Amino acid sequence: MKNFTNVTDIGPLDKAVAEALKIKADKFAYTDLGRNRTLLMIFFNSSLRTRLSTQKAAMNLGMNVMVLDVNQGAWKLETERGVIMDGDKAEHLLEAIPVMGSYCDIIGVRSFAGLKDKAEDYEERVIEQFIKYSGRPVFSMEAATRHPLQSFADLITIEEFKTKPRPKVVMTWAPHPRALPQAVPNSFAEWMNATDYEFVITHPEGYELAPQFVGNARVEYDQRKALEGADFVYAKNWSAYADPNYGKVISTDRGWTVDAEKMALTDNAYFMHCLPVRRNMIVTDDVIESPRSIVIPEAANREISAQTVIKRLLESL
Ligand code: AN0
Ligand code: CP
Repeated sequence: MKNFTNVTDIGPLDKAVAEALKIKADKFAYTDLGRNRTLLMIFFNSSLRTRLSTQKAAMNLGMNVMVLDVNQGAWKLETERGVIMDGDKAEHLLEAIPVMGSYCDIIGVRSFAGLKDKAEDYEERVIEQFIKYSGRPVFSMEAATRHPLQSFADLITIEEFKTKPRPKVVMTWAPHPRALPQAVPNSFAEWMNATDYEFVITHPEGYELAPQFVGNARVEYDQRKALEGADFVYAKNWSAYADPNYGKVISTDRGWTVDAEKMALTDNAYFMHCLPVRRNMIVTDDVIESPRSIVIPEAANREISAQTVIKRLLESL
C-alpha cells in the first residue's frame, strides 16, 4: 500500500479485518518492522484519539514518532499558490511539505474541510499536496472528505460485535451546535457500502450527503422508521453538503437526539459514535452509558486500524 486515504487503498475488507484481528491478538509481533523508521504526524486540527492511538500503533511497530501541531509553534502556512505572501503567513506549504518529508519515512496528516469552498474541500487539496510533494507514503488522519482510520476501526468493531452475518447498520444524523465536516459520515458510508451489510442513512431534509458516498445505501427521512430492527446505531452530526447551504448548520432539532425511546425501536442495537460526542445533543447520558454502548471499544480499535495501516505502509517501503 503506497498511501491510505480511502477504502479502496486497503484492498479486500475481509482480508484487512482478519489482519487487524491478528494484530489485535498480538500487538508486538512486528516490533522489528519499524526499527529506525520515523513516523511524522501533522495536525492542522485538534485530536485526542487519533493522536494517541496512531502514536501507540507506530510504537507497537517499533517506530520513532514525531508530532507537529501546525497551529501551535510552527510558522503559519500559506496553502494557495500564486499568493503574494505579505500577510501573516510566513511559509508556504510547497516548501514545508518536502522539508517535513526529508525528516521521516511515513507521514500522517489531519486536515479538516474548511467548509467554505466545496470544490476546494472535495478536491482534497491539502492531503493531495502531501502525496504529491512529500516523497513519502501518506495516510489520512481525517482529511477534508474522509476519515478512513475511523471507518476501518468502526468496521472492525461491528465485525467483533455482530451476531448475524448481515447486520442492519443505521447511520443517523443528530444535532450539534457547530458546523462539522462530512468526513466521518462520508467515510463510514463508503466503508459500509463496501460490505454486504444492510445499510440505512437517516437525516433531516437538507442534510443529503454527496451521492458518491451515499452509493446504494437506503436513505430514510423518518428516523424512527430507519431505526426499526437496527443492530447497530451509528450517530453523527454533519453540516449540510447541498448548495446553497454547504458547510452550514440548518437544524439543531433535538427531536433527532438518540435517546432510550429511539433505541427501543431497534433490535437491541449497539450504540456507536466516533467521539468526541456532545451528550444530550447527539445522544442522551443513559444511552451512551448503557451496556449496549460500544463507544469505548470502538475508540480502542483506532489503535488496531492504525497499526494495520502503518504496518502495510512499512511493508511497501
Ligand atoms: C470532528 C468531525 O466531526 O469531523 C472530528 C471527529 C473525529 N469533530 C469535531 O470537530 C467535534
Ligand atoms: N474519533 C477521532 O478521530 O477522534 P479525535 O478527533 O479525538 O482524534
